[in-house]
Amino acid sequence: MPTNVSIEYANAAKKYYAAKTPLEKLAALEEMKSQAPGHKGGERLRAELARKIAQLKSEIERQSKIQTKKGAAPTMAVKKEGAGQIVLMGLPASGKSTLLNALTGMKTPTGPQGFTTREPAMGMMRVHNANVQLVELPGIVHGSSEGKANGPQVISVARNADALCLIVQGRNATKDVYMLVEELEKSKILLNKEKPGIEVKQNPFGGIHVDGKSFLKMPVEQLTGFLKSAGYAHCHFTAREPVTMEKLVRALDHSIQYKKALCIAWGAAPGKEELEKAFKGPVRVFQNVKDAGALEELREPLFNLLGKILVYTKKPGREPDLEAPMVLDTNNIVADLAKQLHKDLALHLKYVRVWGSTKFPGQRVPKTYNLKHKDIVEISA
Ligand SMILES: Nc1nc2c(ncn2[C@@H]2O[C@H](COP(=O)(O)OP(=O)(O)OP(=O)(O)O)[C@@H](O)[C@H]2O)c(=O)[nH]1
Ligand SMILES: [Mg+2]
Repeated sequence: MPTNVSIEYANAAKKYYAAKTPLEKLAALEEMKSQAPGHKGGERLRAELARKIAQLKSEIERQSKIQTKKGAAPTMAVKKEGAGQIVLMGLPASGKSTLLNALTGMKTPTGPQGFTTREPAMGMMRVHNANVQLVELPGIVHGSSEGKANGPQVISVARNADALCLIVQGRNATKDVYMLVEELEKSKILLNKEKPGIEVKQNPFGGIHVDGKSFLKMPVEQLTGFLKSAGYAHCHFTAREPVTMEKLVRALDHSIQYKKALCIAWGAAPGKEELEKAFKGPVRVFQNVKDAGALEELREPLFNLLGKILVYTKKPGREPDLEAPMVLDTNNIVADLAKQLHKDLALHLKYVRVWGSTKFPGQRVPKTYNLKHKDIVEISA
């Protein structure tokens, strides 16, 4: 490294050497370019960076062609049933089957040696009389994302699931959490992270148009340089939140899946705080995964991962039907519920009354009323 470069340049160079994907490398190189000394002495360095960027650009193009030809990895696909599908994932012999059996009443074989479960095993978990599908995946090991232990097929089930539940146990639980999260990240599955509020729309011509410049945490030239090299020479770029290079790289990588996840630790595992730091998400700690009674409290948080609510309906003058809850999205309103009951019902609503989230039991609400988990709704048409 030349001696007369800035700290910013040195930091960008560090990112370059730590980068794992071509897009991450490209982001770091663009940052290095924008931080490279502008004087004559920096000429060679700038030329070298431009050469590396061009090389990487053709590498990215080549890879995207191979990717389209190759298609997705073969899958163990599990058909979804019920209100949503949650996969149970962990190392071999981490207690996945024991947990599955406790929450679903299944009798999946358990064993001390690991890899007792070799194919996805599933069951239905009842939550307030709704069904949530739990799918145990065969054990994940260090290197699964690169092919070990049938990893790509196993992980492809997680890609398709609605949410994830990681299970770790014992004194090495923290290390295991890091390993599992890393294997998932390498397989482009990110846990409990929001999709960046960044949009890049390809255009046939017209160069790069940038909306939301005030959100950029980098010079605009660095952004446009990166977009050009990443294959977006003509595009409309819109930012709705602060844009760092890290977020930009994620936003352009359309193969990344964002999933909600819960981590369960048991058996002499380290404290909740340490595990939460490693997992960067919610953790529940249990003494023993074989204590089925204690595991009861997992039903609600597991259901909450799905971003759904349950609503019970009732006919005027009758008791609510608590046996068969309706499954709605968290932001759904009364009109959405009506549509689910019958396609024309939303048009012919006379009045709607709600017990639960309203100020008064049985309060009349408009069609636009935002329903909440476990509301009882009376619809009169
Ligand atoms: N000693 C003993 N331990 C058992 C037995 N069955 C399960 N275990 C332990 O109980 C824990 C949970 O076992 P499972 O629920 O089968 O774990 P799993 O994650 O489903 O394991 P795999 O499907 O094999 O990856 C593990 O720590 C096992 O070592 C058994 O019959 N004897
Ligand atoms: Mg098992």
